[in-house]
Amino acid sequence: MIAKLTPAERSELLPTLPEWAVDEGRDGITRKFAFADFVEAFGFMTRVALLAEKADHHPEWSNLYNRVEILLTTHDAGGLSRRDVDLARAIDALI
Ligand code: HBI
Repeated sequence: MIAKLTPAERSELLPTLPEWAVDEGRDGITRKFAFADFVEAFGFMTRVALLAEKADHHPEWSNLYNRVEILLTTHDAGGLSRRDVDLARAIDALI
C-alpha cells in the first residue's frame, strides 16, 4: 500500500517543486507546459511516458496542440504520495 504524504511531508517536499500547483480537489499536483509546436509537445510526452513506465507511476494528462497539462496523484493512495513528488522531479529535469 502506498502511503499518502503526511502534512509534515507536504510542507517539506512541495516547496521543492515550485513549478507545480496543488490541486486540492484531486489531492494532486499540476503543472502546465507550452512548447514551440505539437511535435515538441508530443516528444516531451513521449519522454514522460518512458519515465512513467520506468517508475510504474503514470500521469493524468491532456494535450492541446503545443500545450501539455499534467496532474500527478496516486490512485492507490487516494492522493498525493512520494511517487508523485519523485515523478514531478524527473519531469522537471526534462525541461
Ligand atoms: N499511477 N498515478 C498512478 N497511481 C497509481 O496508483 C498507480 C499508477 N501506475 C501504476 C500503478 N499504480 C500500479 O502499481 C498499480 O496499478 C498496481
